[in-house]
Amino acid sequence: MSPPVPAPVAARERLRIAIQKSGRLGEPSRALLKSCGLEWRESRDRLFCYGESAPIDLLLVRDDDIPGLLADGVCDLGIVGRNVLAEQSAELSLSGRPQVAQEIRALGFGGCRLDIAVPEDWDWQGPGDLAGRRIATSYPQLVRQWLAAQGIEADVVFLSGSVEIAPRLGQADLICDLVSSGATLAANQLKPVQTLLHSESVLAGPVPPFTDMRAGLLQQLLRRMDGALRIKDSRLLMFQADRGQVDALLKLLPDAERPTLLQVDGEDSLALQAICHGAMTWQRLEDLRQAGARSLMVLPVERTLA
Ligand code: PRT
Ligand code: ZN
Repeated sequence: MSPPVPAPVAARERLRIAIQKSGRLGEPSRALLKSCGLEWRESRDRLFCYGESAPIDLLLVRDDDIPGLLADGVCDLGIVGRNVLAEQSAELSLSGRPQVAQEIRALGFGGCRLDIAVPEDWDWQGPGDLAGRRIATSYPQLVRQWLAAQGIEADVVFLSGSVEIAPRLGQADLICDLVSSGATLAANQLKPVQTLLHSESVLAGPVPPFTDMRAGLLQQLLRRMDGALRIKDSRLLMFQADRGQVDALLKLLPDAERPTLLQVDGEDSLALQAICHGAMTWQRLEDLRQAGARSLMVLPVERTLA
C-alpha cells in the first residue's frame, strides 16, 4: 500500500507543487526545482515526495490533471504546459465561470505551438476556409474560443490522442494539435497553416493568490527560480585588455550583464568580468582575442540570487 497523500487544507505552511510524473515535462521540471535547492524524500510509489530541504512537497501526476488539482486546492502550484492551462481557462471563460489558475512564470522548456494543420494538397486561403469543416483536436475549448473570435462556425471533434491520423481515417477534415519539430505533421501529409498558441512549460498558481505563509514561500521559490532561469545558459567571462580597447570589446558583448571592470596593478590594463547570457562559442572567444582580449577565461555559473 502506498502512503496516502495528505489532505488539502485552506491555509498551509508548506507548498505543494504538482509536476508531470513522466512525459516530456517531468524530468526538466524536477531538474529546475532541484536547481532551486529543493530536495525530497521519495515515497515508494513516487506520487507524493516530501520536501526535505524546504517546506515544499511534490505531487507527481498526469499533466492534464494539474489545472483541476490547482482549482480544487489539492496543490498550490503546478508546472504544466501553457496549452493545458489555456484549455482550462478557455473552458471557464466559454461557460462564464471565473478563472481559477494563472501563469506565474514562463519556464523556457517544452516549447511547442498549437497549430491548425490541413492536408498538404489543401490550397489554404485563410481561416475562412474552415467554415463548416470538422476539426479534430485534444484542445476543443481553445479551438472553439478561437473559432468564435474569428466568427467561424465549424465542428470540433474531440480526440484524446493520435489526432494527426484523423483526416486519413475520415474522422475529420483537418486537425489542431501541438507541433514542435513538425515531423509528425509531415509524416501524416499535413501542413501547419495557423498558430493558435505559442506554448512552453509554465509555473501556474491559484487565483486569487495566497494570503498565508505560502505567499512568502512562493516569493522565495520565485527568487531562486528567476536566478536559475537567468543563468541556465550563462557563463562567467573574464579577460584582461588595454584600457583603450575596452569600449570595442564591450560592443562584442551585447549579452553581458553589468560588466565589472577592475584596474590591474601597475599596468594600463583592465580586467573585465561579466555574466554573458548568449552561447560563448570558440568563435566568439577568437573575435574577442582579435579585438585585444588577453587571458580569456569562461567559467560555469552555479547560482545567482538577485
Ligand atoms: O501522461 P501525461 O498525460 O502526463 O502526458 P502526455 O502524454 O499528455 O503529455 P506529453 O508528455 O506528451 O506532453 C506534455 C507537454 O509537453 C504538453 O502539454 C506540451 O506542453 C509539451 N510539448 C512540447 C508537447 C510537444 N512539445 C509535442 N511535440 N506535447 C506533445 N507533443 C506531441 C504532439 O501532440 C504531436 O503528437 O508531439 C507530436 C508532434 O511533435 P513533432 O516534433 O513531430 O512536431
Ligand atoms: Zn496528458
